[in-house]
Amino acid sequence: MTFPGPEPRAPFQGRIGLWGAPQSGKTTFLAALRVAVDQGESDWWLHGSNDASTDFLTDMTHQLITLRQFPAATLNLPPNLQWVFRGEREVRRRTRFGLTRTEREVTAIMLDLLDAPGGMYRGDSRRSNAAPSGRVQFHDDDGADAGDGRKDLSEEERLIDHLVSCDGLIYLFDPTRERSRRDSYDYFQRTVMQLAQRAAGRSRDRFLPHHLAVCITKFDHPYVYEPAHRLGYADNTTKDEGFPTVPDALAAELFSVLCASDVQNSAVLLDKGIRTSFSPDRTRYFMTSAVGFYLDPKVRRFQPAQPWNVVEETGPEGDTTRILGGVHPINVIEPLVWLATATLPRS
Ligand SMILES: Nc1nc2c(ncn2[C@@H]2O[C@H](COP(=O)(O)OP(=O)(O)O)[C@@H](O)[C@H]2O)c(=O)[nH]1
Ligand SMILES: [Mg+2]
Repeated sequence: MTFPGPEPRAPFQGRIGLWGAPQSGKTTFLAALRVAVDQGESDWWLHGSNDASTDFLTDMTHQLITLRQFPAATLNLPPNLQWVFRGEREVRRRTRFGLTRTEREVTAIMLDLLDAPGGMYRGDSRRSNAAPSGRVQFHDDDGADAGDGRKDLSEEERLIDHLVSCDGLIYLFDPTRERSRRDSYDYFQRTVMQLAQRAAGRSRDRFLPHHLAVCITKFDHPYVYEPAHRLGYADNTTKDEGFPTVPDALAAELFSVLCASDVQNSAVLLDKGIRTSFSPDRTRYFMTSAVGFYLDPKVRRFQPAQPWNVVEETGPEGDTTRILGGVHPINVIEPLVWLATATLPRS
């Protein structure tokens, strides 16, 4: 006689939004995430949740790895893009006898790319029935119906809807853009104000309810790596190839240092804005690079004389960037794994 086993549990599911100013590195981050998963340092994997998302990921990754090009600026993303980050995490369960036991449990995190066309986070909230230029999950092909009965939402409202419904957010901050454009705070504060209007009520404390992973992107870029190295934040001893890393415990401090070097004060406001809007207990900082540092293929070691993995070229079509060598993403999986473990219920 056989007894039925326990019902298999449906995997825990959560939702994470990836956002940041245009050009902050969102699409490249996603392409690199796929590479990082396959380079195999964690138990997680990533796949599309529909054909359009799978195709998008495959194309972007091909471009990054094989063609050594950055993904083209995506002005017209297909609707319904969503990826699944799937793995296992440890949860504590109470047994029938009142004891607690640690179990491994399948976990699936939905990852949305909240890609806004230029101007959106600054409040360019045109009502639009045109095909969406951002990643808009519930947008019909003709764009007339938001899918939840609300017609004629602006693109901005749809993006905010997405952010509100996420458990965790990955915010990409690009210090290299901040040197020239100084508009990260604009993007950030406008979105945060709207998030607060809709989501603050469901928070159990004075902050927004979301967990926030702040990724300081383009760590490989001389503007970012040079001060990190000079001020003693970079450590070359943790990776076999000698790639620099910044311990997570120091990343928040380095972020403040990078922001403070902005003489126009915009990045300083961003730093303060993050700390006043998101709970310090639910915020973590990561020094991230989608393409990683250059690895000398002959000696398979990081070369301090040639850290940067990107070549900037000026041609007849203007300035272009090309990836010099292999792609070795830094802190691309880690923010997601942290959010996957931190945002879902523990037992
Ligand atoms: N040095 C460096 N540059 C990067 C990296 N990721 C992106 N970039 C640069 O930033 C540009 C914008 O990246 P993209 O992913 O398109 O940004 P998005 O607009 O936020 O999706 C790219 O074309 C690259 O020039 C990185 O990891 N390192
Ligand atoms: Mg993009």
